[in-house]
Amino acid sequence: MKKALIIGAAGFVGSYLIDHIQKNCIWSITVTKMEHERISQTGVGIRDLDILDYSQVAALLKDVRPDYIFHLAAQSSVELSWQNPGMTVDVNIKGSLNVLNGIFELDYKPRILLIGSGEEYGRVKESEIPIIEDNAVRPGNLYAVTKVCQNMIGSIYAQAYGMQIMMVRAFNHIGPNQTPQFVVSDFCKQIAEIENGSQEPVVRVGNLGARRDFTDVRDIVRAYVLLIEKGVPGELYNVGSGQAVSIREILDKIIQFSDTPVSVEIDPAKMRPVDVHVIEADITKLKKCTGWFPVIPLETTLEETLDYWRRELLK
Ligand code: A2R
Repeated sequence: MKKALIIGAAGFVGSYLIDHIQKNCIWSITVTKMEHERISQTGVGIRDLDILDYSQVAALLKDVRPDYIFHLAAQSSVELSWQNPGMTVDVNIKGSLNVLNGIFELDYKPRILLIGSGEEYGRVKESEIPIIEDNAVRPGNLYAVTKVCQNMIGSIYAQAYGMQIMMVRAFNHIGPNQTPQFVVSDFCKQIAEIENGSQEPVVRVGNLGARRDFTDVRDIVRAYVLLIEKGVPGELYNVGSGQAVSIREILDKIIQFSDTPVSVEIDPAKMRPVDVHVIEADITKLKKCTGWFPVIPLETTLEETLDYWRRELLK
């Protein structure tokens, strides 16, 4: 039986990845979390791990000896990367390097998926849409810089040491259980709060003109599992829907799922210092390699995320 290790499994993506593997793969699963975090799923081995502590990383890898490693642990918020650049650099670059160095020390070569971001492409020109993997990267924020760096290190390690590392640039992923620091979750939470009377009927928004490529997190984790089995070491794959949608369209769709009248107000605090107008993935390479394509409609994800917040606010 193959052994999968998910590093940083207590976050948004981790719980969905655990569910997907449990339902679809005959693998044993070990997951890691930070000491302060909780993982409620059963049937998995749960270990505490701070990826900034190399000795912990090396010991865990030697003990678990995984065949497949999904490296999800990250400081994943663009907003927080402006507020705490040092921590973002530490976790996303030094932490990833610790993981790769620990794997390098093993006496066999597991397959590894490094998760980067569509944000890496940054200031994309209109003529470059949809974006292929070979496009120039012009990151527009510190989070994106750290993910470019992580993926470059992955590529170098794959080339130099023959490690079986696949790199991903994941575009915006959304779904129930995402923290409200991400736009879709933020809007759904606000609408649910307006519905239950705890917020005045005004949705506060940032840049509505930006266009992003949104995919349901359950489609995303399905792509990750396919890539860890079928991806070519040293290669980088976009994972997204291949379809950019404006933040305004997203907001309008969410508002339509509610009977409560709302108005929309720009909140300067929600405008990011540098924003990129349009990000849309070309997913041809991923499709060719794995046969994957997204199946969950955007409307379904938005409605389920709104319902999630309605339930959360009842607690
Ligand atoms: O920051 P926390 O306490 O929420 O913990 C996050 C964890 N993490 C760490 N794990 C081990 N050692 C560290 N030094 C460390 N610092 C942070 O990684 C969190 O539990 C997990 C990442 O989960 P999320 O922030 O919810 O990200 P998500 O949406 O699951 O994305 C997974 C990957 C990341 O590489 C993103 O950059 C990419 O997909 O889009």
